Amino acid sequence: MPADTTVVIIGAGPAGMSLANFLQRRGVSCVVLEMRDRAYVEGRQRAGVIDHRAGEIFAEFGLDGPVAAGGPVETLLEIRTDGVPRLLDVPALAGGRPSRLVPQQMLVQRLIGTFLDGGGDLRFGALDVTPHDLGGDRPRVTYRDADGGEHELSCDYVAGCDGFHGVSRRSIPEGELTTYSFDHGIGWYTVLADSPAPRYPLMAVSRHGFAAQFARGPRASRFYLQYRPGDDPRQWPDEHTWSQLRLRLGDESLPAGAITGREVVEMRSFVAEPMSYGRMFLVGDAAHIITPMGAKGMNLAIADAYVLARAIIDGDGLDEYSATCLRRTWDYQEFSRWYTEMVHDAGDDSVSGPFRRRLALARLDRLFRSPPAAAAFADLMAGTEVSRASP
Ligand code: RFL
Repeated sequence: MPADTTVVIIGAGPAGMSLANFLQRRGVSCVVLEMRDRAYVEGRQRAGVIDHRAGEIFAEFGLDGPVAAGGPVETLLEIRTDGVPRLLDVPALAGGRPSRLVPQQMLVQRLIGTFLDGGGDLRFGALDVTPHDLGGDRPRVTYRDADGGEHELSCDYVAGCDGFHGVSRRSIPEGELTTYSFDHGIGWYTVLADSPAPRYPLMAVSRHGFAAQFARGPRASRFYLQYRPGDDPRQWPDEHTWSQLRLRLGDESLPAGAITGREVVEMRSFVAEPMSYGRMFLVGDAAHIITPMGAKGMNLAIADAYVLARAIIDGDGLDEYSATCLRRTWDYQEFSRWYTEMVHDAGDDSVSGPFRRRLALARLDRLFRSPPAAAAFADLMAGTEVSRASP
């Protein structure tokens, strides 16, 4: 006989584990199926910022302490143009709404720990996870465990929280989804390094290309460097990476440290509409990906999980789930694109040309000249609440 639960959650990343904890806190049964092992999932380093809205969401479920606490509160944002620093007090401009530094792997570790401590059912190493009967009243999800044992779960809802490459979106029949993809035409090389945290989160706009530096703990930083199309920065010797960073950050004394991680980030956006099919709901990267500018990827995943959890817990709002989440998704996509254009066009003009460089510099300048423009920027950085959309 198939075992029953209310929600089968596919994927134990930020989206799946946020949803699992929200449901558990309100007594809704769920089973999480994750194809990787625990060490892999808890070690994956990506995002680093929980915006203020995500903090409020965790607080609503009593998870502020166990999950979202500990990271120092982000204060000023530094935007350095050709070596000249300017500071924005983003939380103050947003009306006293600070974001927090909580590395993604720490958030996921805490979410997993809290869920398991609460008696949660989380199955790692679940292979060949396959949803069935999504259009019916009682969907099923089958999978194979590491020993080859076959399992089946029946449920009321399936939450597809399995990221961009997962199985959930792919199990929606062709023709039921409209997808939007956009390549921003910009390459980013990101390195994780043993390098002291910057004074403030730092964005550097320069003729040599864009660079950024963010704290990942007191003694580690994540750096981002724009690279030219056709270049392969993974071939760069580390000394070249450091000299480019010194040039772009306008900081000749930036010390070189051990580089512990190297990745190329695709500056790509993607949205699937609608974010549901029958009794399956797509949550987080399974439904959309966004450029890292504005740091919204993980926060969108948490916000989607919240909207879905509330609808399931309240027994009201599932029909509007997709429209509500898409409203925020497109709002953040627009913000991320706006931000991306500004800091890249204002620097190296070999791609977008001198006219767009002047436009981007004007856009950047407006943030420091116009309090309403700065407040609008800060509002998006803090994370926005969207009202429930009609289905
Ligand atoms: P995830 O994190 O990809 O988790 C999906 C989980 O599903 C599992 N899975 C499956 N499980 C069972 N069966 C299957 N068939 C499965 N297929 C996949 C996977 O193993 C995994 O555990 O998606 P989720 O939960 O939606 O979370 C999204 C965030 O991870 C993502 O948006 C952010 O990391 C994006 N992002 C950033 N977001 C921010 O908010 N701020 C940032 O500063 C930021 N920086 C980044 C980033 C993403 C990056 N990369 C590498 C994509 C920096 C980088 C470098």
